[in-house]
Amino acid sequence: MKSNKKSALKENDGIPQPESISTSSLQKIVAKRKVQPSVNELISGILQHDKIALSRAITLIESTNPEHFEKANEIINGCLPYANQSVRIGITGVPGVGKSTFIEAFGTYLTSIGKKVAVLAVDPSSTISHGSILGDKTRMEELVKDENAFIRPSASGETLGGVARKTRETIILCEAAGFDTIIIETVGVGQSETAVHSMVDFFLLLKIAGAGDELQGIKRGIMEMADTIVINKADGDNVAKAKLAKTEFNRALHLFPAKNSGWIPKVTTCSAYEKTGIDSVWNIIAEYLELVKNNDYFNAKRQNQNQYWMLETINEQLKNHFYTNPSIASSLENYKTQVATNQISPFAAAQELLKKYFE
Ligand SMILES: Nc1nc2c(ncn2[C@@H]2O[C@H](COP(=O)(O)OP(=O)(O)OP(=O)(O)O)[C@@H](O)[C@H]2O)c(=O)[nH]1
Ligand SMILES: [Mg+2]
Repeated sequence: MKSNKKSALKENDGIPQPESISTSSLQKIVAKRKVQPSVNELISGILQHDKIALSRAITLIESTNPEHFEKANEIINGCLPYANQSVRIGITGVPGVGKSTFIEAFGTYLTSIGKKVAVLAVDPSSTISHGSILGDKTRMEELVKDENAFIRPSASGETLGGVARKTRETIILCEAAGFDTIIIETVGVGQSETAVHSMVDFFLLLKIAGAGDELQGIKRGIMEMADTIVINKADGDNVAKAKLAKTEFNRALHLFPAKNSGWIPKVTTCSAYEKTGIDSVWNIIAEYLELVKNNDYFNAKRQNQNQYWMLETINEQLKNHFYTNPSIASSLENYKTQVATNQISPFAAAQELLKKYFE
């Protein structure tokens, strides 16, 4: 055998720890990191309004590890009796309209009048962009530091249904942690508005004034969902244009059928940048709340939403269960090819796959 001395395989002895580091405290730190708080510890942390416990519990909700599902459900159940004391506000608008800047201005206004604000997002595309909210921390500089605010970027997931469910569960935890105003941002693309609309009490559409063609390119469905339209960037040269847009939107909103809530949607202008008109947005929401709490629409809507989300969750999980079934997964591609080339009808193929699944 050759001498070990020159071999590349020779391992030198490790460098000893300098004496300044106490090995016992090092071990304690390592041990602490490994210990995951128990479900009960997380629940009591949340109920004591501890943001770290809240964040950790949300991480469990967002986890795709099946071991975490049960824990997450236990936490949600533990928090549920303390949830529901809030107003949930959905905010949508196309990219660049000023959602982040608005939420910063609106959120800091709300904390200044004593509210506790949680900002969440539903953005299924965030799997790629890694979350829009914290991406622009600079736009929410003040709110991020605000002790009475909590900001959490969108959960990631393959389906909108999955992302939306996680956000809905997160709302419950935030409310149990003492947040009384929940803001849920969504990007103005795809079906995410509908998902957010079905989890909030009030839906706010953010717009900017254009060149007199306000109503163009705006999806009718979104207009119909809106409880208020806020025209942002009403500052500088834009003030007059924003006022004009306000008139035009007001006229357009009157053409829609009356809402079940009895509420007539309102249009207002603001500048998120200059922080003007922000209080009037809150006044509109307060007026809405007074109406729907008195006519009991508020409770009825939440009850409907709960039922809707139960059914949605069943749909989502049945679908997942079907598509992740190994026998389905292995034959699905083959069926897809056959359907595409007319070798089998889509209906017959679906029947065969379902039969395989139920076998
Ligand atoms: N003049 C003016 N500019 C504004 C106002 N609000 C936002 N902006 C600017 O508009 C741009 C877009 O603002 P954001 O807040 O990032 O818009 P967003 O809707 O969050 O955009 P996405 O995150 O890309 O969907 C930024 O350059 C802002 O500074 C406003 O009230 N007035
Ligand atoms: Mg943004």
